Amino acid sequence: MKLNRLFLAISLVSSMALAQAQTVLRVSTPAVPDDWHAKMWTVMKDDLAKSAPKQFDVQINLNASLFKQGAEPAAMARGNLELSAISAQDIAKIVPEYSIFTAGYIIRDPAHLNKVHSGPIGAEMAKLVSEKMDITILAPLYLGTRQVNLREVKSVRTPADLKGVKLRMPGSKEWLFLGESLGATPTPLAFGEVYLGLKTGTIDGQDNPLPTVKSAKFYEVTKEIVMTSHLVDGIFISISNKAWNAMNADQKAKVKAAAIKAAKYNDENRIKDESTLVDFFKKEGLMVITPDVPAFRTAVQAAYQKSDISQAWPKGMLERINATK
Ligand code: KDO
Repeated sequence: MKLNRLFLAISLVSSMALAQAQTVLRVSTPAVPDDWHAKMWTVMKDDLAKSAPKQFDVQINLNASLFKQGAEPAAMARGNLELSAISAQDIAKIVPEYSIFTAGYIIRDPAHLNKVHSGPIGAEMAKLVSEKMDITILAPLYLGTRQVNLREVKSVRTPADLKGVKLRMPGSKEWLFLGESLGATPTPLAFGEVYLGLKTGTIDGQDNPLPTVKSAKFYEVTKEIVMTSHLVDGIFISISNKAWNAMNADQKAKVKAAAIKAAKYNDENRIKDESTLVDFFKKEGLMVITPDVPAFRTAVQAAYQKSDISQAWPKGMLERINATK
């Protein structure tokens, strides 16, 4: 009997030690559970459970329940968060060079996005991010191609048709400039408040990729989608340098491989969704129109050329991105 108790105590202590030895990796994202870039964190967690059993405790927090949208990089730098998918716009607040990825009509499609970020340009820019933000980018992610989504049908053809439209954008200089360059009146609002804003009419519209319009249910409270395709949007699975530097080479390789696997899962599903969702929205009664995209492209590119935002772009970078095939 006594011996039994002793065994029990020993196994309890050893399982506690094992639990303590696990590295906690907290994830925070504003993504809603039904979204591919929310589900991908489970792919990463499951992959790590297989490749590095009992080494990592990945804790997934969706819906901005741990940190509010945009607060993740600061939380990571403070050591309060290990993992997130960081937007180019949030990076640009601290690394202005990165704002080149926030500009409309530069990245051509998901394959171009991946090529740019997985090659020498991505490596150079990621080095800046690590130095200035204490964050390591693990994998680029395709968030989707952003479209304008309106409460009322306005049959938008050109930027002039968006004049006076209160277009919700996430709240930072780069986002607001993008909205302005489209011809609209940009209105900052956190992602979690957009559905209600559309429902009550405090905003006239929002911009997001089609898979997000579906997963966040914006189609329930809007009537038109204007296929401007103004931003092929990338976000970046990133880890705090504090957590990264504490890992050995084998762990680093496994964490990176798991991030790449999660990104691939997200990208494949998102690209598939983008090819079928127009029909879904039409069936839901929305008007989906293709505007004069060259008119939008010309206006947006001219706005960036004249802006102080493009002054921060590294010399020759635009040409190098354009030349990436
Ligand atoms: C949004 O707020 O519109 C946005 O699409 C911006 C992205 O950078 C990203 O933060 C995303 O929201 C969230 O992950 C929710 O999908």
